[in-house]
Amino acid sequence: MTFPEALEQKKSAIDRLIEEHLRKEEGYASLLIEAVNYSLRVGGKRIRPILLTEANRLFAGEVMPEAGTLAVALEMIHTYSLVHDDLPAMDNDALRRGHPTTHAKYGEAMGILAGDALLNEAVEVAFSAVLSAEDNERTCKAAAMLFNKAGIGGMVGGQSADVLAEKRNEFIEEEKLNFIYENKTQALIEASVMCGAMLAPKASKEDVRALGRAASCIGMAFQIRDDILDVTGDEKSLGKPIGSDERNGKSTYVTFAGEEGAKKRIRELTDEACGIVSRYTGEDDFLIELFRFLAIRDI
Ligand code: GRG
Repeated sequence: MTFPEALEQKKSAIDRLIEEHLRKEEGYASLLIEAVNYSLRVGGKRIRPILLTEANRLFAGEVMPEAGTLAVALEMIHTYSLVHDDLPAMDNDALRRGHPTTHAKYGEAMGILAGDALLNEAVEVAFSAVLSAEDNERTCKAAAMLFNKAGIGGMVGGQSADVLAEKRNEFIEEEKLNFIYENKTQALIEASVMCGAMLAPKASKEDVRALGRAASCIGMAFQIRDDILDVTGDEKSLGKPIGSDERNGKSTYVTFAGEEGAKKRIRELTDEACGIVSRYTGEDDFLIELFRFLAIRDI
């Protein structure tokens, strides 16, 4: 099987798992449920849940049921973050993945509530993973780490620094830019891989730490690639307008290092991550191919 075929197969498996956790669009909250289901179904590469399940497979041999369930919770967290990021109070974007954003389709109030509901659904789904797991404590620790990295000490904290700097029209110095990238984007990618590893009884603390380091490299490279795509990407394949960083006067890694410098940094980070993971897998593994794909992605 080629890498694109394997990626598509894994994405479809995640899509099926997500479908199993969607609610029926009925009752007085039906419009809210429709907005939640729309947000989860409207595309998305499913990179984070794939990272979680593949890291789990690496140590467990096959994907454990609780890894699949936590992967759904993780994608719900990621989806709520995008729904809220698109709101008028933040980026005010009407288009994502080539489709109207949730608030553009359902109105601002439903956009806010759909994000709230998704985060709450993520908690419920994570609890169900903990309760049904063979090892409740191990699963609980993995879920706690996931929510920790999605919160103030991670994604939400990074987003707050980013939003504030933009509203104040601040020049972002390199140290603060690193803080924003490490938290807004990197933290959830790190959590994805660490969570998958933590669930597997065979993974030692040292293994989880090593995989976490690989994932932090990939998370940083992912954000830098995002910066490059905002300058040189194709609007049609990205499904959203490019050039927003420059229009908003936002400094990014490309501002500091230029496009070539940014590409070089991505290569260094990807090489480090692949070096770590290849100690476990050898060179021709899906995770390694995924890391290499993310470094040059156009979408
Ligand atoms: C609102 C709490 C809160 C957080 C928002 C994720 C985020 C934090 C903001 C999104 C801004 C952004 C475009 C960041 C760049 C990296 C990133 C997270 C891109 C989107 O992730 P993909 O490419 O999205 O995995 P898909 O559409 O494939 O799911």
